[in-house]
Amino acid sequence: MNTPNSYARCSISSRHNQGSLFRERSRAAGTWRVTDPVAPSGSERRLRTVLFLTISAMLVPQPGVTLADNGKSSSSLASQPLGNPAVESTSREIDEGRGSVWEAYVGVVAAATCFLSSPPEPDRLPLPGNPINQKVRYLSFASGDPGRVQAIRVTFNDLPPPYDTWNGVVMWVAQPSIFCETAGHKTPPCPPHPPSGGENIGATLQCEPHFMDWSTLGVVHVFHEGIIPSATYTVQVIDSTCAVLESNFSDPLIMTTSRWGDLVRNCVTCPCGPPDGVVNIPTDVTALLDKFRNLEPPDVTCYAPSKVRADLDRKTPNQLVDISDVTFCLDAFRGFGYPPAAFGPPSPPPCSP
Ligand SMILES: [Ca+2]
Ligand SMILES: [Ca+2]
Repeated sequence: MNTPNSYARCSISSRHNQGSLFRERSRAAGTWRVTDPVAPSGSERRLRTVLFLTISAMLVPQPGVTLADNGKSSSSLASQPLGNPAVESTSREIDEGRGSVWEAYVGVVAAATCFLSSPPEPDRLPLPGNPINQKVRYLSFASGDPGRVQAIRVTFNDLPPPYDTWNGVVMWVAQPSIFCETAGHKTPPCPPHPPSGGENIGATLQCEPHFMDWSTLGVVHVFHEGIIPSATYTVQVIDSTCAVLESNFSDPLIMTTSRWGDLVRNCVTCPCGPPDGVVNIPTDVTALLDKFRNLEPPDVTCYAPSKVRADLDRKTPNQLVDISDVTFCLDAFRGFGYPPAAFGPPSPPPCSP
């Protein structure tokens, strides 16, 4: 076993057949111990409990390495591909008489050549000056280098109260999927919807990286409870060949969201202009109402703004534009701030180490 690479990011989790789940995370390879406080110990555990242990490491995604049980456990171990021949691991159970303790080693046996990723590109409007197509509740960007397997990290930089407790949280863009552009229609098959064609690519955020070739997707619209109005985020890409070192991430794309209820400047231009810091009835509320009604020229001057510009409601936006989105825009015009009382207080900051 070679000297472990101290820069690998690893995680270990386990559950037994009675539903308990425990999990540990770290930024370093090496030896770890985790304790399941619920699982019984010794012979009692062996009689009625089966434990499953999973180890994963950040250097992913080619199959090759499996979990090895070299301990004295009589439990079943789930043999799990680690995803990269550069990663190795062993594990064993230690019976300490109280609870169930697992010890695991995760190391890196070969240094990979790190491909430095290109930074994400923000979604822009086809208007003079190509302004950024800023949203209230979404971060929209294109990312990825052709043919590369990469993951996208979002850092919560500056969120206003009461979401300021989330500042510093780091999450990753999850598996993307298609959602429809028509206001009241979410899942495919999607009705045709000019001028965009009817389908969008969306993704939420999760605590672990999702590696894939993002370069073929075009713009991805990211939504989450933590993507809120008047906030700032950093988006960066890392290639699967790289250890999770700050120097291995792409240059940052700094993204901001518009103020609560601020969809557009106006819809005199087509498409409707970017948010202008003001919420008004003839502009923002009317644009949202037009989107809710799926209005098209010649009934209106421009196509209504896209769904991701208009989707304000729910606590995690729901990829639908209905009357509740219109109502929230009206509330924003009337001076009500974010979050609305209907959303309740923020969830605890996710992905805590
Ligand atoms: Ca506005
Ligand atoms: Ca909505």
